[in-house]
Amino acid sequence: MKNTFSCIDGHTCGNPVRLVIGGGPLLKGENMFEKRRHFLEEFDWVRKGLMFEPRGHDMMSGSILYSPSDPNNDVGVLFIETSGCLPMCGHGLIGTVTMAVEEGIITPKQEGVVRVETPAGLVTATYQKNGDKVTAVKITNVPSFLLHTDLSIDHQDLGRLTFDVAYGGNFYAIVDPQENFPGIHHYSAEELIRLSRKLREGINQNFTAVHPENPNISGISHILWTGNVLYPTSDARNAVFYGDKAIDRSPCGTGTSARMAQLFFKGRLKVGDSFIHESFIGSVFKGQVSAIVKVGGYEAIIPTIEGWAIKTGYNTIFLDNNDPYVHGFQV
Ligand code: PYC
Repeated sequence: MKNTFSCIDGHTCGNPVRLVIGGGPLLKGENMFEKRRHFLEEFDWVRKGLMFEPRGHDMMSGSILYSPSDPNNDVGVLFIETSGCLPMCGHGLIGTVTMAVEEGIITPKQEGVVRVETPAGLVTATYQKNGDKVTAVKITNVPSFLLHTDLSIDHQDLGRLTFDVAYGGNFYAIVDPQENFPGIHHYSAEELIRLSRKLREGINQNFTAVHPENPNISGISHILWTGNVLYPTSDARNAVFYGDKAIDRSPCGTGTSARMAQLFFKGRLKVGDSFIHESFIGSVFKGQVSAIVKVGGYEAIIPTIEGWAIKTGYNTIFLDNNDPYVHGFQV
């Protein structure tokens, strides 16, 4: 038995996006969160086959499009990653909207604005075009908030570390430079991955993070380390760890949202301020705090994140049961 998937490959500011436009499974559910649950129960082999080696790699990330459950919206998106199915993925959405609009796969009801149902909630994506090319996508993300400040933990290699926890579509532990951590500019990606794995394990053994309106969104899945910028025009730089072996090559949309929530609630950003956020490789998202709302008793910001994506090619992928690695592998 051989399953065939039609994909468009690309990247958002350096981080991969594999948009599945044919072969994705039909999913049951009233909304994208329920469809995500059905996918994880019955079709996770699709994610593993398309994301892991030998068809993908440690950073691979993608999406599958569905009809929206509310006819006022344009599309539903399921995010597939090496780490699972994230409730929300900012770089994934910027790439998905870029490629789907360029290819005429999404025709939004209102030109220039795509209303997207994600498992984490409704996200609006506004895009700019030059001819057939989408040159920039600005997403208005889900409410993002600071959950904990100044937690601390003993890290096996670094010693005592203090961190904050914020939500931007996923939960992030944010580690700023401090006595036992001089900043990301002192580390390689490999070193940060090794340090992150141990830190994430320790944090989740000792602390909880649960979304106040959707208790199924829980757990601190990502670590956002900070440090010196590469370019003087940037406000901050990060290294976001996700999955088991990935440092985001983009500035990370949900991470930038969580970082802006942290800075806003610590009095270092105001409504209307822009926030130029650099990735580990130096690519940039432009963030902004656009409004303040309440989410389940928490004050939250509505962040906007602007970035660009490029289509790199068309890819027809087989998941063939005769292949011993049909469901991929990780080393
Ligand atoms: O851009 O939100 C993001 C993201 C999450 C994991 C990798 N990228």
